[in-house]
Amino acid sequence: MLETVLLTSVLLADSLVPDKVQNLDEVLIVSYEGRAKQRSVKGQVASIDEHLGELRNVNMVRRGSYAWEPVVNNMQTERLSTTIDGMKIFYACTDKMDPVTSYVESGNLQSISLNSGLDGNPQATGNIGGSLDLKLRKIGFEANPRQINLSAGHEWNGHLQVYGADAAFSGRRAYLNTGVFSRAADCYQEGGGQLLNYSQFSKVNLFANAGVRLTDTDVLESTVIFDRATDVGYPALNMDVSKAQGFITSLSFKHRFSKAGWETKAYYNHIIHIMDDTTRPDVAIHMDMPGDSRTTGLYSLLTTSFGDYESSYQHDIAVNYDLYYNRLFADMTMYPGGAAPMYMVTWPDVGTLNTGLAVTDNVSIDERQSLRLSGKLAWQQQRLNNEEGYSGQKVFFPLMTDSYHQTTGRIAASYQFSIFNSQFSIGSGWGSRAPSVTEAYGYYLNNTFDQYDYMGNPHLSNESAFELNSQFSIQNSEFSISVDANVFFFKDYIIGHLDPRLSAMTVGAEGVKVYGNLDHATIANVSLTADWQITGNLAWNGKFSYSHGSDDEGDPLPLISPIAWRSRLQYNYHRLLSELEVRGNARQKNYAVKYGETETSAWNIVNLSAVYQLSVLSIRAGIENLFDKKYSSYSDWNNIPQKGRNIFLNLTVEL
Ligand SMILES: [Cu+2]
Repeated sequence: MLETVLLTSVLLADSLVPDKVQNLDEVLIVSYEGRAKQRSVKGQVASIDEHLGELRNVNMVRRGSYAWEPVVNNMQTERLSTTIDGMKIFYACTDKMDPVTSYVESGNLQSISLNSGLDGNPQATGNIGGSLDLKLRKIGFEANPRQINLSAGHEWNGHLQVYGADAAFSGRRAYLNTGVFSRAADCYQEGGGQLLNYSQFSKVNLFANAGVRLTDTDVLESTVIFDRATDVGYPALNMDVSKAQGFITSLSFKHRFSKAGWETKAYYNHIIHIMDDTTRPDVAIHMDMPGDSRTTGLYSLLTTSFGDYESSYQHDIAVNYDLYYNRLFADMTMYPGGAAPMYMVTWPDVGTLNTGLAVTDNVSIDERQSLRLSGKLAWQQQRLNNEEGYSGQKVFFPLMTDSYHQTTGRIAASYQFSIFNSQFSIGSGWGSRAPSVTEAYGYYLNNTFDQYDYMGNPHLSNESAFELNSQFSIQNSEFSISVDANVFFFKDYIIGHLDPRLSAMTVGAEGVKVYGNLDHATIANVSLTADWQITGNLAWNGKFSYSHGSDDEGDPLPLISPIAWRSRLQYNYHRLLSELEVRGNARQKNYAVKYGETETSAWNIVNLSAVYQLSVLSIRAGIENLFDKKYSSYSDWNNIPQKGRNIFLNLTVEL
């Protein structure tokens, strides 16, 4: 909770959105002028993926050492909303090689905020599992006039090299943040010393964020991010990426009324994704598989609060209107040796126009009780603009048309009560999502997880879920403990079903699955976290979680975390902070045989790290996977092994 406070004080300078309205379940500070504790032991040099993995409800699906896919409450991208400063961005890879989070760098961000479950941030649409908003770094007006950060990092396993430089300038009328980052690695060694082929990557990121104060009450702000990854290997897949490029831009106008704030932002982003299998040996049929995603959008957010100053009664209200248009296209050309090339459209240039209205009310009833209500109604239309793709799919679905529309919504309520040293909250929500482009219109997309080719189904119903959640925490000066639980009851859960009448297109595929709705499914999560300040210098933090997922026949859903734990002992002495961490998973007993999942064994690893602050220089060093254990977690795609022993050294200078 402390971190939420820190974030507010950073953003108050230029944000018109009261932080209270956002009801952040968790905020991870990536940077805060060097003063906030950064939860990742690697500091700013850590990748976004490593930062995300620190959040309580988040796991990462790994297909290589780059561009991991965040999973919230055991739900993947389709059931989440990921936005960057409220902007919608859609990935351009039919194989999910490029989650939205891969197009930004740690150095671009102020923080990452997570809203768990159906109570999403105002711009979130279709979030059932949760919504992530990546908040860009903004120094704001009248802050530190000049600030320069330089960072360099090296990891011995895989020779990862990270270099970054960013500068911030702030005045009464204008501010600017700008920076450049690069990150590159060779293939890494798994535990035991074996090299994992195709685990290399390199990327470059440039960004600028600027604001101009037009009048005392009007502010204009703009963002530009250019991110390009090249030569990215995906050891868990059959193909690599020669180029994944993101161009993200926005212009926003903020006006402050006497008792309200109003922000309107227009944005555009373009993602280009080029897959490549030419570096792989023994490829039976070479394939070219490019993807392209363009999104234009806007949102307009009005926030206000009113109440009774005598008592603590207060309403914090946010009303958000948003609109976006996304075009998604992917195709595939196969080159069977000697024969003529074969061409297929895999995403038929789908244009999605989506518009929604969200309302949030945070009610402080008195000093002990608060109530939070949120809801959103969204409408979307989709058109299949590519004739070849449309007619290809129509062969399988003769009744389909080239245009569809869906209405989705969500509503959530929660009540918090605090007494003495304890806090209690209980909440409930309902929400629905439209099928993703892959689920509705994907054409022969090979899934290496279960070795099936997947066909989209344009006749899918919207998926919906009813959520219940509760939290209880108790703390005194030395000890705190918190229990979190949530359960999602799904209706029309979308997942692939085997269609024995169809035969696979991809060499080596087992068959074809078509997306369909399960009558019902359930996902439940419980976690327990504890903090103990043992002495003035010594602290302990522990976390334990259990999850459950089952389909309509009581069989396990895929990619549900087994029992997981983490224990950290921290010793703080003058300018040195050192940490011993043990983390692990139990054996994945309830793996989804039915959905092609294989069992994952139990594992434990030990990490050591230390941070030393020497005036403007921070030195971070550590050893990950100290005992060079060979292991993979349940969310490592095709059980690709994790990194073996790894020594890192990161230097950051803040001037
Ligand atoms: Cu791809």
